[in-house]
Amino acid sequence: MSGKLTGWDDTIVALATPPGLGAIGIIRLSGKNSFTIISQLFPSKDLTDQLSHSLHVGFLKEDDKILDEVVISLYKSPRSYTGEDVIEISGHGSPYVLQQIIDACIKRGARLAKPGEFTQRAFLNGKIDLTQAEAVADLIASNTSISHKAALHNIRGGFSEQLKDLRERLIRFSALVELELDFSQEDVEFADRKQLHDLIEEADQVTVSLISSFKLGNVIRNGISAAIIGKPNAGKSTLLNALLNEERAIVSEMPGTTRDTIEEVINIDGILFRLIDTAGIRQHTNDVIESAGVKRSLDKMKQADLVLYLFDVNAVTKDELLEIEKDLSFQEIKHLLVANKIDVADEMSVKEKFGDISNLLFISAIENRYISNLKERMVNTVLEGRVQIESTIVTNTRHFQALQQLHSSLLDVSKGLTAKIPGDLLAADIRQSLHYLGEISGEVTTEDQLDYIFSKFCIGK
Ligand SMILES: Nc1nc2c(ncn2[C@@H]2O[C@H](COP(=O)(O)OP(=O)(O)OP(=O)(O)O)[C@@H](O)[C@H]2O)c(=O)[nH]1
Ligand SMILES: [Mg+2]
Repeated sequence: MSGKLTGWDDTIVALATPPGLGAIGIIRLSGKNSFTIISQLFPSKDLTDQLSHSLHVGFLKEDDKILDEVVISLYKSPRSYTGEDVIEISGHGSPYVLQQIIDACIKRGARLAKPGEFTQRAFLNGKIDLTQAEAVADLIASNTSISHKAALHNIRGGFSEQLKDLRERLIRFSALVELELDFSQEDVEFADRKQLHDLIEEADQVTVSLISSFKLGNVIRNGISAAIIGKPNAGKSTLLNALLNEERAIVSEMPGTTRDTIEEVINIDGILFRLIDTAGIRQHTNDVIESAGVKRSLDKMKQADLVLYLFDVNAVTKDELLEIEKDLSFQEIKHLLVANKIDVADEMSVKEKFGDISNLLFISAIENRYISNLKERMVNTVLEGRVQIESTIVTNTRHFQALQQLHSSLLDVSKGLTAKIPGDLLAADIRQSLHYLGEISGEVTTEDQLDYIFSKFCIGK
């Protein structure tokens, strides 16, 4: 673990609940002077003398002025979130009152906490590792059932457990290889090369599967952009409204109704889709505004994670559709072909007409028919069949980058083993792998890295 940081010894204070009016507001204090500071403000009993994990109701007073009637929770080191002495003051949720309490604590020696500083202390005191700390921020930011699940899995150490075991075994090998260097005259091998090779292989398998989970992790964290693309009048705006279940976009029988793009977010089965309704794409238009809209549609199509290509089932031939499908596949755009207006078509015969095209489904946007089917296909296309969120999913870019570096350094070790390179070079490669492993869980960090990671937290966490 890295050394103690600047300001480490201070007792810190911050509002832990969102700023603004509320039923209650919670202020947190952490550090060695927490109990003495609060005792100076709480005249009715001596809080330094109370049990850990106990609650106390009473008035907070500064000199003779009553600040608030509050509930105080006490947590004594090391049995607290940060591992230090922690006080939580639940007061009335008036920003004015809460600020007065914070000021009173500061006057008695506390300092305002930096963003994430409570969690940072929990990390530095060994209560949690870095991936768990980061998962705390993810949990706070989670906005769907899936992102919530993924963050909880990591808070409980799911991710770090997997790497910890590998790291410990690799450290043992590293020590043996290093030991050989001390006996370099005598040509001894303490580290069994076959076993080392197996371990490297196992580590790399775990690494590669974590790396590949990041694609889904990104979806969970950032959602999916899904552009509805198609010719004018295909029913794109009607479909947007049907998916949203509200009349968001203007629908009309006039081709070229949507001139600009419209974006709305929906949550389907725990995944956030940013739906984008675009201007209909047609080859020739003399309308300047419409053609600007069309250009934007094509850009949206290229940037989207998923394209819903919508067409009027009565207005497209099979050859045209195959051409479009070929084009989308060629551009490597993930897509679904959505045949609209089956309410005014003969369902049997159109299904027969297009029958064998993959990625195709039929709907009626105006009658809301098969919309749930479409939603299901959207989710499946994104998840690519990976539905069990119980396994670890890498959602964090920092972890992803370290895992990629780990992967390439494991390959170096593996190549070195095959080529039977000298022990000192092998040892250096193993050390490199250990470095990246340690970077993920936080065994190897610098103050700058930590500041960067925790600066993205909210104050009070
Ligand atoms: N019968 C039928 N008509 C539909 C359906 N979906 C849309 N329409 C009609 O098709 C016309 C065009 O619908 P829009 O949603 O405005 O089409 P659009 O693709 O957004 O058109 P532009 O914005 O002009 O590119 C309207 O008259 C809709 O009522 C459907 O499922 N069945
Ligand atoms: Mg439209």
